[in-house]
Amino acid sequence: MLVGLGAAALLLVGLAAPAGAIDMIEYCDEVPTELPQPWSSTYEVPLPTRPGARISYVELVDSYGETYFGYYPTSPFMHPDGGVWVSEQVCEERSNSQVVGKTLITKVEGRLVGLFGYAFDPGMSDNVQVSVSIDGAWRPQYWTANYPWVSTPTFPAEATDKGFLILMGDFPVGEHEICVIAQDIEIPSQNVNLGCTRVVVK
Ligand SMILES: [Ca+2]
Repeated sequence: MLVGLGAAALLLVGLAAPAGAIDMIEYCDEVPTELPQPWSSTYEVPLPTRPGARISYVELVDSYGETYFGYYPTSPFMHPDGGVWVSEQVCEERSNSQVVGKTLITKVEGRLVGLFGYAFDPGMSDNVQVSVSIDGAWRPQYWTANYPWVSTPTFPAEATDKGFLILMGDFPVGEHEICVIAQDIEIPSQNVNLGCTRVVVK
């Protein structure tokens, strides 16, 4: 149980990571922990909550008012006999998963253009936001990928309620390239291109 801690905090680290590096995200106060019983002076570092995660920081306060902390701690914390642990903070680093998705159907009807597909951020329950670029120019409008869908072989199970339906009217006449761009939930600056389609509007 957490004692004396505020709301869960989310910190981003490694935003400027070089190409190919995995972005790590630090979550504090989300790791289930329990302070040791009063007669024990040993605080074991909790285990990470998921594969690939690691405990990045632990900070403890004992009843004498002393603070103990460690980055990437691997050994238990001890306080002097007679004291008890009164509060703790535990942070965990997790790697960011890229959005998974695909544009499945593109339809042109007169000057109406529709795109249907799915997008989800693995491990996240929130819905992904998608936007489009038209002929290379990004359009500042978002659609939420929360459209329900009966699972099919072309749809992963995680995506049954993560469909997107983009409808755009009054589309300019001519041939255009439309790309669907999905925004990562943890790191919104990490966009994933879900595919581009050429359409002819007559
Ligand atoms: Ca993500």
